[in-house]
Amino acid sequence: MIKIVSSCLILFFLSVNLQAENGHSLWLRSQSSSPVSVICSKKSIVTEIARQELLNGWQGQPGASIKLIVKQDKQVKGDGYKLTPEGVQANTDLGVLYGVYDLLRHQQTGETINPGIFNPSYERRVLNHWDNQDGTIERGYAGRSIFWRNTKDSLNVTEADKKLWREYARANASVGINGAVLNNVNANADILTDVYLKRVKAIADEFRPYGVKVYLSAKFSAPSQVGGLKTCDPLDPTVIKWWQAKVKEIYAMIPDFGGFLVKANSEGQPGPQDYKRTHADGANMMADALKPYGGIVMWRAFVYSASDNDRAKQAYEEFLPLDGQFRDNVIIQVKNGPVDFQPREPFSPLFGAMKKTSLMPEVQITQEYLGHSIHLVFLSTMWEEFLKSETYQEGEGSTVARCTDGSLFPQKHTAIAGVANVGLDVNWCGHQFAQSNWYAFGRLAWDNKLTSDQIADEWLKLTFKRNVAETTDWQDNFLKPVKQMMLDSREAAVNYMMPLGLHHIMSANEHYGPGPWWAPKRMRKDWTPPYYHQADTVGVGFDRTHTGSDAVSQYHEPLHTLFDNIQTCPDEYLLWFHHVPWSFKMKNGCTLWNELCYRYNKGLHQVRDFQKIWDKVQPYVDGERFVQVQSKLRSQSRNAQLWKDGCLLYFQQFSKMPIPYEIERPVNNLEYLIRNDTTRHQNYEQ
Ligand code: GCV
Repeated sequence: MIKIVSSCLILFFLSVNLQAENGHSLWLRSQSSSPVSVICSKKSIVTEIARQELLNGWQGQPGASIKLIVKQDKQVKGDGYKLTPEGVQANTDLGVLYGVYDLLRHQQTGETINPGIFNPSYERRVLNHWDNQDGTIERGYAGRSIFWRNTKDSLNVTEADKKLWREYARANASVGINGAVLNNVNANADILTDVYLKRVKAIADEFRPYGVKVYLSAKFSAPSQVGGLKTCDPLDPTVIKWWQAKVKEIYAMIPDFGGFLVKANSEGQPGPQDYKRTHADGANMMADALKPYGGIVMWRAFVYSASDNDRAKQAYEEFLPLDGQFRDNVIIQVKNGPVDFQPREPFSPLFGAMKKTSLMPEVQITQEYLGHSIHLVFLSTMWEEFLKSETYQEGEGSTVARCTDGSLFPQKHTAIAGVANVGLDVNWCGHQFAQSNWYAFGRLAWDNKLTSDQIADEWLKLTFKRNVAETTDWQDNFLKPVKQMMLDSREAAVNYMMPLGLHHIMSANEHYGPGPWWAPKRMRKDWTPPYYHQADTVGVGFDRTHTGSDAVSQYHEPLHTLFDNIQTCPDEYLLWFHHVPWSFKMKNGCTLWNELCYRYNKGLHQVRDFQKIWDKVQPYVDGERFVQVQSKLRSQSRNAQLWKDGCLLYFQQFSKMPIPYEIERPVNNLEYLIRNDTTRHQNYEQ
């Protein structure tokens, strides 16, 4: 009898747990709300959304009366808001909406609501979608584009499209994101033609009530490609006129259009240098066209030439001489590190170098180099490390955050961009935990001083907590271990992929899995891993010291000297800045070779531990999401094993030293690993 009862109970429990939960609701789960009366000082589409959100999500005192007030207050800036004992006050309708989302977030996470003013760190908090007009997404791992379809003929807007765009805009607004670039930076000029602009307008119409502006990536050669001009020289009057007319046409359709994002003279993209003009000439020409309408140009600094010069130095060398030459509605968009979104890079030295130009950080939410939508990697810790990095431009306290948010230098516009990880997958991001990176980007863009601990805490409560009654048991057995797993996950990925400052040693093309061996003869050197790791019988690592490429000199003191000296260079950047002998004694007394082995081994074991943590929280997670994450962790674990085996066996050919015996033996052979990746194999053979 007892047995029957208990198995019934187990069945009941399982059926609760196995309830379909596909992750589509993100961190915006419907909760059973308490009755509330909402009084708005102003009626608009935006304040009506704010009111509805409160009616649907209020978790405070039942029967409370909340006031939403639009009223000028000098201390409230831009989209900021004030939480008062009565409700929310802001200068704009949108500020009220952001305040309401904050109020609800506090209630749903059980945080105390302290009255105060909450101003955003950046004026523009933008997602960059690398979506192509054929519906594919460059470096996208969550299905096809939510904006674009296969062909021009299928561009008519459906009710399903509109619903999805509204859901997307709401998710963005709920974390403060207020802009989206709708197409790939490797742009197709067609985006500026009528057929596509009509769809852009339709998207903008759905986004507007949530305060999300649309931006477009503009191809520099558009005047020739879609305008029929003979030149795209930015100083040519016909070209200037063409852009002016195009901008006018766009604003006639989309009055709140945000502006252009431009990748110019980079990786084969056209740009002003094709006409012997500078980046400033190109950016300013577009900025002048946008200026009358309040639009901006986000001009990317991701450039590197075909020269032999250290790639990590090139953006700085090209852009620093242009400091002060850009219009005030141009913002230079700079990737967090000097190379390319690697698992760990020091901050780009452009931050803290350009004083008379607005710079905006660009981070990558989509996990191009961090395990796609297969690996669980919470990127907030990486962005926190980056934003809090000291540049020493004006002495201590000149963090990257302060060099970009206007608190150190007056900047007409401030902004931050994240390359989006969103696609048509039902859970939007491919991996349930990849949603936390979208969330974290929004939260840090709003407040660049937040800690990853707080962000993970909030996200887990909003995403996985089933009801407010779940308290200590849930906190101890789910929240604590899973939060710790998230907080450790980026360091684990660094350990099993590229520890101690190694970088760009992933497999070719897909950028998934190890590929330190990949070096086809005809490939440009700075696209191949050996260019970056420089392994030889002496040691490993890229010499960027004063006797090497001297990239260290792009950093202010005391970083310059700190990085330059092998004894003081932090372990995490050691092989970024130094070519280090295999038997070099590390700060902890180990040889470099042994330390490398330990780090790879540690990373693999961290993932195995993540698997255990996740298995243990099964009773607290609905079946569908539990199984998906469990299965992805298995793949991650296998991939971490490949990284460890591949890199250690490959580097061992140079170090000729044994893998310490306490470390798990490789289970793969190097030849097998190389042979089994066809793309890598083909290119290796060339
Ligand atoms: C959109 C890297 C990526 C490219 C990307 C480029 C960029 O090289 O691999 O896919 O192109 O960065 O940021 O422009």
